[in-house]
Amino acid sequence: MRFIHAADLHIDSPLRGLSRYEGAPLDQLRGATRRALERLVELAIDEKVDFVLIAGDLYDRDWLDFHTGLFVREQMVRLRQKNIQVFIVQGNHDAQGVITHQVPWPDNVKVFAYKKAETVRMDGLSVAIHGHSFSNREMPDDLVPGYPAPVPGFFNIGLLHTSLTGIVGHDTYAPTSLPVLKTKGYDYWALGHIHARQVVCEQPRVVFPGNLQGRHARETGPKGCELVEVLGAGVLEARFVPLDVVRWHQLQIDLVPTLTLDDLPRHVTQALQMAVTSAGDALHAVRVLLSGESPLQALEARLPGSLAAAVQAAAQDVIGAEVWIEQVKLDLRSPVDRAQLALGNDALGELVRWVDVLSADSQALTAFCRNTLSEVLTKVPPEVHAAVGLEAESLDMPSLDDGAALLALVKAAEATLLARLNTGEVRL
Ligand SMILES: [Mn+2]
Repeated sequence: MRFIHAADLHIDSPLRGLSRYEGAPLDQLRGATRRALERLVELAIDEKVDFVLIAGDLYDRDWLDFHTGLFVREQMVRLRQKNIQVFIVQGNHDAQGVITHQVPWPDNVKVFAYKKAETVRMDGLSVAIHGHSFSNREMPDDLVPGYPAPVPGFFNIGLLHTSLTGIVGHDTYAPTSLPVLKTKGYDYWALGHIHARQVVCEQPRVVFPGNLQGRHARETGPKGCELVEVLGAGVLEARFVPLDVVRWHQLQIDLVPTLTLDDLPRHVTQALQMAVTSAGDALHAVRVLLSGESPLQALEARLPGSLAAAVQAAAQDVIGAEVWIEQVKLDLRSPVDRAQLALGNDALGELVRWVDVLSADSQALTAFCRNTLSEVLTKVPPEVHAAVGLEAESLDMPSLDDGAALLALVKAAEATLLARLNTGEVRL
């Protein structure tokens, strides 16, 4: 016996704000939730599953017109042609009271009642499916106590839309908890609502499959469904099958001060290429964050958009995958002008001048390390040593004879301090 467990399809979820991105692949993005459902149906047919479970939020909201419902119905009819049953509970987004439009379902589709929990028995398969739809957007009660007792000798499945917080009265998404689910004695809990896939428990198997198709840059990574095969009493094999046609990524790329505008696309292409590898035929929608210390920040200040354009250029050079840059965010710091700082009559100036003195005078450097630095290190409490991975007896300090290593240490300390002062992270 085999089945598919999916949830949170959010068919025809609107994509807000995308029109502000010139060149956005609007059709691909708009049609993504529908294409993912088509792929789900293809998977069900190819894998010859016995039934499909949809654990709520099939729809994103009340339909704008009947096309949304007719499209979904057409997919259900494709399943009916292969004798595949579909079991649906309504969640908060498509609760009974939210969806006013109606298209009659084909007879292979069962939508569970919203007034109380019901059980559907499939005697030929010895499977019992228990479910309870949301009556409205808000469902502050734990629905699980009202679910029927398991059918003896059957494989019992609970179909439920829930936030699984366990905080009854504080949460409006049918809150329940793992202990409550376990008490029920079912073999599989097909959950929905949480968009990031999560295997909550193995015995019994309790799973949020995640949504079928990510809808924005905060829903990153592969999205799809669970394909479950029941081998015998309580023994099952389950695997996640990605079905998304647009895959979202957030990619942070650190820049070093020596990186020029000419180097930037190659650097970014490499990072993009790694991010989109092994990801099938999806369109990759990527939000890029450029961070680090870079003179390119000054260029961006003079000619806004320069860095976003370089990142777009990098996306054009990715091989073997279609990449769309959704947004480029910047978190760059200008490199510090030491000569300028050294003129200052402040703590920064003092720091820079003093490091200059140590750089020019090896005896002063050795004396500083032997006296001041060693003294400071002996005063540092052991928990700080532990926190930075240093054992008190084996301090990770270069030998006092190694002038070059000592100088590198001092310069690294200066760079850290200046970078952090420069961002306002530390103030003197
Ligand atoms: Mn939901």
